[in-house]
Amino acid sequence: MAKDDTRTDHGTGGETHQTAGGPHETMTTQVGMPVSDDQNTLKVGDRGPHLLEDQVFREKIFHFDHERIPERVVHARGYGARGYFELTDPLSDLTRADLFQRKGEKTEVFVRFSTVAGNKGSADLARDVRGFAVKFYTKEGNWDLVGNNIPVFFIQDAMKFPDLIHAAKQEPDRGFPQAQTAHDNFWDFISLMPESMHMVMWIMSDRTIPRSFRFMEGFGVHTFRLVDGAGKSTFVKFHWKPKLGLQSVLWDEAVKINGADPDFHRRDLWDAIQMGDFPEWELGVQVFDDAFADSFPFDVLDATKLIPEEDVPVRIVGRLVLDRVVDNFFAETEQVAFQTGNIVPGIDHSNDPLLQGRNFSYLDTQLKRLGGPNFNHIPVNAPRCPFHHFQQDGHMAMHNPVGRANYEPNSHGLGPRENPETGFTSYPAEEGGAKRRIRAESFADHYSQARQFYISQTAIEQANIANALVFELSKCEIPEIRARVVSHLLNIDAGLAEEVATGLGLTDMPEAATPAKPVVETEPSPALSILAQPPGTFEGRKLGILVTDGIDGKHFDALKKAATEAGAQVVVIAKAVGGVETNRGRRIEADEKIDGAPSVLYDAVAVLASEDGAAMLAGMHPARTFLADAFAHGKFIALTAPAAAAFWPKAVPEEPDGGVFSLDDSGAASFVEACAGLRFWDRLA
Ligand code: HDD
Repeated sequence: MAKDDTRTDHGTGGETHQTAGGPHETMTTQVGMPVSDDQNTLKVGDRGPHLLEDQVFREKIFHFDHERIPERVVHARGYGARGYFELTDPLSDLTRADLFQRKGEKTEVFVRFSTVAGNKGSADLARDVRGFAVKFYTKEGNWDLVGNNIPVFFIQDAMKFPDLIHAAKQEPDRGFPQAQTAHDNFWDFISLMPESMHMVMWIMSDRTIPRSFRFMEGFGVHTFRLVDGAGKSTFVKFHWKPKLGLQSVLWDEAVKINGADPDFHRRDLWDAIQMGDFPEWELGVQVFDDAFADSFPFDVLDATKLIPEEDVPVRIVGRLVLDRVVDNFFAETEQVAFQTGNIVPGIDHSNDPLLQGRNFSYLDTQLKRLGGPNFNHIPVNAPRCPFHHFQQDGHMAMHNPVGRANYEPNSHGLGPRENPETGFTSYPAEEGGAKRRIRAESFADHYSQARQFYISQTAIEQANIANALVFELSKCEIPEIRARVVSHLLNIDAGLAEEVATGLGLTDMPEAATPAKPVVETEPSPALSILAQPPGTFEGRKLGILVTDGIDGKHFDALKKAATEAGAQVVVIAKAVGGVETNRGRRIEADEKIDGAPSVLYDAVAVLASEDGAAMLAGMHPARTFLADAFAHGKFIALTAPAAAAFWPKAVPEEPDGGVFSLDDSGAASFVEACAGLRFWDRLA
């Protein structure tokens, strides 16, 4: 806690010592009274009524009754981690922001990833946008970059945010569906809001079913300003690029992962950090000036538009490393309070009407969620730099000023004063015009970038978009809504509209919706495709090895070594979690029992079976599904000869293809090398 000369902030009344305690410590009440019996309430007689005076019981139950705080109205399900941002290329030419000045300097961060629509207990693999919120504890205050894994948004003006979220969440009369947009209300709203069409292309793409948080990009979305020491402003868009590359799951995998492990994403982040395999992203900036903004065919203040990386390259300036899990989920992940309004000298807002609205919403929502105006006293929200102000009192005030003067100016010579030289100053943009509720004409093109996104995808990705649209719209019961969506797709790509119409069994193709502005033909942007930029590494991925008794331990060792050397994690699966015995009597421990470890949880799989083992697996439904799904999902597969001969034909109707490897003595290396391709795409084409 920072002090200045005259005023001290501390927990009024002195130090407190609350720890979880150990078995050698006596349990106490909240106020420190030792507890003699934590098993039984205080009663009259052996079987008599309880006594109201039982403060030990009442305090315990009272506290339990109040354990929950309101979940976030959006982004309720999330997972946080701690780490640092390291500057690799100073931006001192463009901004006075302290964290961007000195190469190699590290700034502490807290990051929370989230899904948007689902409740706190929903499953991780919902088809949804992922939140990517970063709190930088800089030397000049906290900067919160509250972004998503998609660079654009559904709506242009914050006025429509409650409508969007109402439409996306459970329908209000029935309270379902949970964590999905595949329902009438969502598509009704979307089909009446052409401005959402660009975002619709993104949410129906594989971006919304990421393999894990570690394999997705992040974006600040809005155009912000960087402001240098002389007050010069440059526009900026922020990008996070995952070190391990981009990767998504298939929809069929997502559905099955949700059942097998609804915590798939949070477990992945937790495991990676615990194993020392620290998740990492590069921070990139797209910077541009007013002249570019004026010449760009779309409005840079419109959050439904992006600036293609081919037009303004992304300059990498630093890296984000997550190297610590939280100590307590509630204290940190639940109580962390992000605010777009938290910016620091050298960074400023733009007039993006979505951003302007967000700046009100985040402060307001924290008051509701965290219960009072002192939520910045909670350690995860408190700045790491000194802070001094005259704000006082309120619910749960943890740091209370000491000293006579609590106002400014004062003639006691007490307290902090503002500093016009070093303090935050807003960029003095000239503004003027009539006061009106209006949407700028420059925001009127709703289809051109939606089309650009679509034509930038590979054929497989385009097919996935069409399938996702057909899936979601097939869940809409009102035929007019389905047709209205198709009427917009006609403005994006006629082939896509046709495919979706066929998938829906639409008998008559609707008229195309009338665009407010004609669609502008743009060049494809490869940076928008996941598959056009393959990671080329198996690092950070998981290999699931299904083993049986009687296998040759050499095959197992060679495979494990090759995978581990490639930076992958090996998970051993067997009929029983106790493991198996090799043909030489060696024990191989299993991590998972086959029923609890379907192949959707792994990036590639291998089946190491002896002759007896292969016959046994052939008779086990979960083992057959393990292999059949791995094949259907385009995974690379490695098999011992008995597994190929006796197990494969019982599990997979097709013949093995080029993505299936034999685990003879040299097979492990070529199999693991192939795994860097992540999937055998020919099988899925
Ligand atoms: Fe928001 C949470 C991202 C538009 C109002 N938002 C929230 C979180 C993320 C985003 C990542 C979770 C933060 C956390 O982990 O605690 N939101 C975005 C992005 C947007 C966006 C990238 C568009 C570019 N949001 C947006 C608008 C409004 C809000 C237009 C309201 C006018 N968002 C909220 C909120 C939340 C929130 C209600 C819920 C919980 C919270 O803030 O702390 O205030």
